[in-house]
Amino acid sequence: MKILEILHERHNHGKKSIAVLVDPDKIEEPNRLNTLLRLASENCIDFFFVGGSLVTTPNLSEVISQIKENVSIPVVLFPGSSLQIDPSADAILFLSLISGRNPDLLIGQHVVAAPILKNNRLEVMPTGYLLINSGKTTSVAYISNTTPIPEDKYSLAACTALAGEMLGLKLIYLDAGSGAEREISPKMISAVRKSVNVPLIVGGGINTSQKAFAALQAGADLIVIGNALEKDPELLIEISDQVYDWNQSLEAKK
Ligand code: 1GP
Repeated sequence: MKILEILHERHNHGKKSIAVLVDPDKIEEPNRLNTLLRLASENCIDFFFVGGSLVTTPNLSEVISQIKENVSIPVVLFPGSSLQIDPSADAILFLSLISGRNPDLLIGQHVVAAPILKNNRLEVMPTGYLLINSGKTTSVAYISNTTPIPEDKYSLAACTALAGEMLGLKLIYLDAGSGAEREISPKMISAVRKSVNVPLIVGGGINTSQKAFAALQAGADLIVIGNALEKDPELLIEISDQVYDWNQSLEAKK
């Protein structure tokens, strides 16, 4: 089954998912990734996202193969640019940065990437990517040269997501940016949730299980955790238990 189908099916049943974000630039020593891989194999982790706004180290393939050698969890590319395409992953978030007005990230990079993607086996997942302001300037806002949507402009975000859905995008990703000071508020998540029917990915600054739960409750289908695990990998246990409990409670209601 394709990952997009899995996400749509889970969304239809109210089931939640969790992805661990691995930024190849932040893997200074293989042991750090090994700890995450051990925790991922012992807990219910649905996906690995791999990528970053700016990858300066040539270890993308190595990181993917290290994941694949140790766990059977799908690897999804979360690319900062068309340079971050690696056919050894399972899928790619084909991101259009619809909260911004930078043509290169709305369609330019995609033109470069399309013929490459046509000739490999990566599942292409068309995704409307929305940056939401989170306090300080994040790497992704700086590198993308776009202005994030103000965090209290709920209808701006909701209409942007709706336009993305109408354009045929299959997922919406609300991102406060990696290591964001403030995570995306439940009010913002629920405003976007009400405006679209496609699965909603939420990430950026989720560094406690309370924040993760609030995002799920507000309507996130898939939460992405990266930065916080660099400081405290064990947090993964707490958050994945929450996702597991949420899904189990749905089973119990059947
Ligand atoms: C960033 O949404 C991801 O693009 C995850 O953010 O690293 O802050 O968890 P964190």
